[in-house]
Amino acid sequence: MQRRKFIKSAALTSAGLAVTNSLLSCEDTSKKENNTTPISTTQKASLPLVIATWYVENATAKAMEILQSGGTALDAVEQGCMVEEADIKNSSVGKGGLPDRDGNVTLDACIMDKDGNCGSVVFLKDITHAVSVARKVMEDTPHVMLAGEGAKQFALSNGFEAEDLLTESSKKAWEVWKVESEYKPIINIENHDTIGMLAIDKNGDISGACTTSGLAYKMQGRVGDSPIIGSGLFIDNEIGGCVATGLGEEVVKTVGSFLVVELMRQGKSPQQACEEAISRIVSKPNSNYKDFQVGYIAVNKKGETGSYSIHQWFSMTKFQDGKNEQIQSDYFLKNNS
Ligand code: SD4
Repeated sequence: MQRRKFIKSAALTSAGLAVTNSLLSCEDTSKKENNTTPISTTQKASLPLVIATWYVENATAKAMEILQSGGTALDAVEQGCMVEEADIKNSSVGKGGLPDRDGNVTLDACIMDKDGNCGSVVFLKDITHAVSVARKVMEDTPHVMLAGEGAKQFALSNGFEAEDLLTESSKKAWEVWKVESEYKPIINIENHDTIGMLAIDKNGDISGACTTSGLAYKMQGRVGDSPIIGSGLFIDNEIGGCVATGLGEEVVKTVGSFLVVELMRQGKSPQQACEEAISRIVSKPNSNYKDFQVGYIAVNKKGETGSYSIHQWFSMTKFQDGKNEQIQSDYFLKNNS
């Protein structure tokens, strides 16, 4: 019965994924959002620096600690993302992430380094630090991506421990969801969500990582943009990097992060490139962009940064020059409602 309701509901939406009220009403969920620094176009670029999607000051602080002590951007983004993966209060990353519609917490993550090496895991169960498994895939296998049971076995054989990622509170939320079983994946839960992180170390080298439990109450087996190199994340050490958050299907369809980096290669600033990539999504014929969120953050080789989203209330955390601050993103609907 629930299954039928779910399928019917999914079929009623054009992308098969409907917006939630929480997407559009998330503005009152965090007081922190009101005290943010508005985005600026003239940015002093000094290194090292780290940026991340949403308000994740503990994660960026960890990454900066590594960068300041001479660590690589790769170590910084991995360890920064691990902070959110371990935080059971973050319901869209790692342990405590909301499950799929059948109650399974399944994680997607990827990582990319200055040399263009990359690793990724999809549909990973029972392992909190998906980003570290992705790094192992990159460094210790000839492959880029491992999925499902194979990814889990690879993690276990490399010393990762299996644990139940469904916490009391995510289980409770899932049980509440099951009453209606409406297929309305929740994006932008509170003011943190999928974490994507980009860092430039003291040598000027760039790396990035992205980790998520994906859309809440997704179909079992669904994989979003976050572990897809070029969609959820892309790094080109000569140019810059980008990570995405939001409705992964829309990011994948436009190969969003690769697009942003290529636009920067053509001379656009990170801000302009993020805006152009959002414009590719919203200007598609029959796009129902009012019903979903997508946000990008980007950095170029000079250390200039940008961020842009479709809806309001997207932000990035930026740690540079001793300041670890939340920067409210500009957004498409501000001038196009
Ligand atoms: C996904 N992009 O699985 C992820 C979800 C996300 O903010 O970013 N939510 O589609």
